[in-house]
Amino acid sequence: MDNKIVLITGATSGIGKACARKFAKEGWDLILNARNASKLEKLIYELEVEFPKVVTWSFLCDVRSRKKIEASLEELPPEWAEIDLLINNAGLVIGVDKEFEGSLDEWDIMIDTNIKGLLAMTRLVVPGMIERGRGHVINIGSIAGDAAYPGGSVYCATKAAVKALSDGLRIDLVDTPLRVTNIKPGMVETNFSVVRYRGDKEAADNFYKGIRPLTGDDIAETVYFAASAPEHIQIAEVLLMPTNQATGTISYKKK
Ligand code: NDP
Ligand code: 8X3
Repeated sequence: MDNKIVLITGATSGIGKACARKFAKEGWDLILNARNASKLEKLIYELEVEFPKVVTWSFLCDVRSRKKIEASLEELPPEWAEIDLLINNAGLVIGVDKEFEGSLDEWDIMIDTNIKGLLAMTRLVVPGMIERGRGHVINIGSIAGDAAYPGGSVYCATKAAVKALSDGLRIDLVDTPLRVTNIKPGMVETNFSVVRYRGDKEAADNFYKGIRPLTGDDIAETVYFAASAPEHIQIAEVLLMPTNQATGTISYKKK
């Protein structure tokens, strides 16, 4: 295959979907991961309508299932196995509870997805990149990884882990041509807040009241900027937020 290959986890919504559209537009071939079959089917249909030349491969699996990820990657046809860019995007927040009150089960979901899923993908994809002498890992971290905020304790901890894993991987790969980037968005209006407020759309909408949030497309442009930088430039981190957000603390947004 002549085009570059990008693998995007959690590609059916928000930032992942915007990345799929951006990289399709730029002529990359796409490996799309999702955990919902009908959303994945819809995404591929939409991409094929908008970008008739797009070439896709997809695999359905929850990134929390290490065995399924492993099997899905082993099943990649040889022409798809040479992944140039891994975008570790799948992730979520559930609830705004205090650390002494929240649900251990919900915390497990966040930790298993945002940290362990990302780590498993990295562990499975990077060795091939090293062998081929080229590759880039872009992690979707968050401003939430820079400092904890009220109601965000566990989510913020997962994104702090994404920062440490990005920095650690960059250190481990320093004598290779591979690059590692941690993109750290502030408030982006996607389905993210609906999940944070456990399906309460009104609460999610209120979260963005009075400010103009970033969009998935804004983040996809930044991801593409990092991916398309000249090979000697490693964009290690990007912190971006809406003009009316000042810090990672959600209560510090414009009133
Ligand atoms: P969305 O909820 O719109 O999209 C999240 C995507 O991840 C969905 O496609 C979802 O699938 C998928 N996903 C969730 N859990 C899993 C899993 N276990 N296995 C596979 N896929 C999964 O939110 P965003 O696009 O905003 O979030 C994407 C990333 O960006 C996350 O890592 C998030 O932490 C990060 N981020 C978001 C910010 C924001 O303000 N929106 C700010 C900073 C970072 P499904 O549709 O099936 O649920
Ligand atoms: C989410 C960013 O600012 O909405 O990762 O908590 S914020």
